[in-house]
Amino acid sequence: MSSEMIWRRATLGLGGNLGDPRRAMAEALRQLDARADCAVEAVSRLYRTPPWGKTDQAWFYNACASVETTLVPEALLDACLDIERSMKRVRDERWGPRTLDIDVLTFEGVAQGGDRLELPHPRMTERGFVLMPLADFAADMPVHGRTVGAWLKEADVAGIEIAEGDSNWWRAQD
Ligand code: PH2
Ligand code: MG
Ligand code: MG
Repeated sequence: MSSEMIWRRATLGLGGNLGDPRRAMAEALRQLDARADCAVEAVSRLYRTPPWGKTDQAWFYNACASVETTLVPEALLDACLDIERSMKRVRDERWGPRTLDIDVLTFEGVAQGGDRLELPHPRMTERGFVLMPLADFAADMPVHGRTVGAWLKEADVAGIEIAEGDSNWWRAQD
């Protein structure tokens, strides 16, 4: 009953390029929002992005979200990995194709190293497919010494397209 009960803001990066990633990402956000210990506060538009790192694979869908949570960072990561598994993600090649990837990008008040969960995400400021959606709702957030918006100005965003301009794209259709 101490730090666990404090609500803190975390940001997440979501992506996928196998199966129906848009649906998997929407379902993941709804599952997180349905938890008593997480509330989805903001979601970016949905983007189509050229594959980064390993370029001979299908284009990705990418988005970012802001979540208020009472979980500690590692528990939030576990919740995200559980959701990935529930969507039958098969983890194989580094940077290779995946149905759903959820990365914890930032966590309010936390800067930490380590193998399992480095915060802020060490490579987020190099990636247009992270910075562009994140700037939809967090352009002024400082990360690694500069704002998301400032990092975005220098990022390679060639080819990135908006697939869904309504930030409610993840909500259930009735
Ligand atoms: N994720 C990767 C590797 N490459 N490229 C794009 N465009 N989007 C991604 O989400 C992505 C990637 C590994 O997590
Ligand atoms: Mg990733
Ligand atoms: Mg990941």
